[in-house]
Amino acid sequence: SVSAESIRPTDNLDERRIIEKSDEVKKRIDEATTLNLLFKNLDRETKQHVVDAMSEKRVVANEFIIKQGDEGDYFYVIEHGLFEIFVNGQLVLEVGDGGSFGELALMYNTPRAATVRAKTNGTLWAVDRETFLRTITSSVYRKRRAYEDFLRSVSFLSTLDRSEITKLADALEPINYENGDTIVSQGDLGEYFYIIEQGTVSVSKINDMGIEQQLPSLNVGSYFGVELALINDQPRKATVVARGSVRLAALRRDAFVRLLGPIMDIFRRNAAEYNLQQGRPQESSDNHVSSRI
Ligand code: 1OR
Repeated sequence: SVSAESIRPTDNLDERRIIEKSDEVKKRIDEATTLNLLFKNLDRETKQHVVDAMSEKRVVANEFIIKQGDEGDYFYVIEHGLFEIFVNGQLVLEVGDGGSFGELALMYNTPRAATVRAKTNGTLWAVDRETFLRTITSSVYRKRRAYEDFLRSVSFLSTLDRSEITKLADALEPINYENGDTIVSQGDLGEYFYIIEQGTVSVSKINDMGIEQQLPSLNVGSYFGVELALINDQPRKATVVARGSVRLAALRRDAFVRLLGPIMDIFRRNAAEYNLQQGRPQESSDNHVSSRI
């Protein structure tokens, strides 16, 4: 159900879509979007544009929201409810409150990559294609430019083609750490995979005998945190601490599976031999991962 829809011109003569909302509704949307990656990089004003344009969509259990192969029209943020995502008829993911879906077809101008069905009744906030392109996509673009060159220099990513690198750049989240900060702790469950963009991290591990072992440190272009994707919910196998200031590019588990699934063999092969692995920039491409641990 869409309430009080109106289209008003903006100051700069752009057609800007504005659907009036009460403060209470804006607060609900704010809560639903605070943790969402696509909203993280938006400045206040841009986020306001997106929120203004959102229309509420109530759905009932078993309703289809998106059909794979269709043209993209809306991007959806989940206020509440559970949604099942199917690729070629196979259930691949379930998303809930604060999650979102439907960005791929809009961002890459491709057919819908998956089918999305409501598992429960729920409430969605829909962002139309035009608003999405004008706001979220342009902010994604800035981040993309910031990451692409770096990713192309990372050896373990060397088999990815241009469009795969672009999608990876879009999904990465920058995170900074100061000297001494613990990034991952052995035994914890993690949601992120990391690539080191700047700086050095030290790696240590408590072995089966209960003795702490120092492993070689990792630097720019190395990765860690692959446990989360190789086996579901496998705990961190080592502790990683920042040495000096460190900048990481983090990838959430679901994006990791979607984007690095095709090169999972590289991780698997190396994890069989080592607990952590690293690749380095500017290496020959037939050796994707250097094996210094
Ligand atoms: P869209 O516009 O293509 C379907 O419409 C949406 O489903 C898509 O954007 C994503 O937002 C969402 N593969 C493709 N689409 C996915 C996936 C996915 N997960 C969520 N969506 N995979 C699941 C990754 C865990 C890859 C399966 C091989």
